Amino acid sequence: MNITSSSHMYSRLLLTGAAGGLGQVLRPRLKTRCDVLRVSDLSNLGEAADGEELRPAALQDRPAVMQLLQGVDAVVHLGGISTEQPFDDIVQANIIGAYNLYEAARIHGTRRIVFASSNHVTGFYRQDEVIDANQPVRPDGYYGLSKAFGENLARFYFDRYGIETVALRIGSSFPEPKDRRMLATWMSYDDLERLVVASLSSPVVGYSVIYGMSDNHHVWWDNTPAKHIGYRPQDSSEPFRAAAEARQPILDLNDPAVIYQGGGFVKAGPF
Ligand code: NAI
Ligand code: 15L
Repeated sequence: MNITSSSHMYSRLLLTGAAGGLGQVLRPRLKTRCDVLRVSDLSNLGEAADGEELRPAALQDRPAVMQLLQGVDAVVHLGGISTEQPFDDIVQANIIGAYNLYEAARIHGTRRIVFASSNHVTGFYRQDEVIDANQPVRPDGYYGLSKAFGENLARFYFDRYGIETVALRIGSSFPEPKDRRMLATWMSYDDLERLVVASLSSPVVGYSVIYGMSDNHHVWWDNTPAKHIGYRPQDSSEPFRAAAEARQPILDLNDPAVIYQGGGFVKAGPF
């Protein structure tokens, strides 16, 4: 990690989904950006480090989420279901959970939320198209629909109550691209941190949407409308190209997972 450190941006920052894949990556990194990092999840959060507060909570539990936001200046909201699942499960975590979070933020005067949306909000665009965040959503499943709801909810809470949100349409943030699709969608963990820090620290964001990807050679998303966020990716999927192509030497051009940006999500289910 090689990021210029700045003085603390927020007094108390809440990280939801702190026990998940990206939560575990961001937890120690965000601690350097605030006085107190409050971490929350359904799953085991381990021990509190210096300057951390542990607050286990289910996002669909409204009173618990109301308490969770007390005294919080800003939120990095990663919590929720992160793959295609039955609608009834997704509703609880991603739709009711997102409503509970924004409503609690309104009541407690939280200033800004960085919302982990997903590329699956636009997963039914084709891999031979380049889109930007001003184009209509085309969710590729119940998960993508729930993230589209989260984005609309965030826009409403900005228009109506002035709570700022940066919605991150994250591509694929893993240690390395797992397949050829991810050569376009991949975002390194260091770039993820850069994106989240830029979203927290950019002076005026209103309601903004930005795709979360590294500086990859072949891309489907144009982040020009989000230049004001000041995100400058420094990594690329290119060093992983040979390995990804060796793992997947043939692409079936009739496979919906190859035709559409959402990859395998476009054909997940029905459950
Ligand atoms: P993850 O599934 O590893 O972590 C999500 C966390 O949320 C888990 O620790 C889980 O226990 C928690 N959670 C689930 N339901 C909950 C509930 N009802 N109440 C409280 N906590 C709950 O996912 P990951 O990969 O860390 O992703 C983090 C966020 O970023 C998710 O919102 C995901 O949709 C989004 N995202 C991630 C991408 C990636 O490449 N990793 C790509 C696009 C979006
Ligand atoms: C997502 O939204 C998922 O949370 C993640 O697990 C990946 O599958 C990613 O999208 C992707 O599109 O690769």
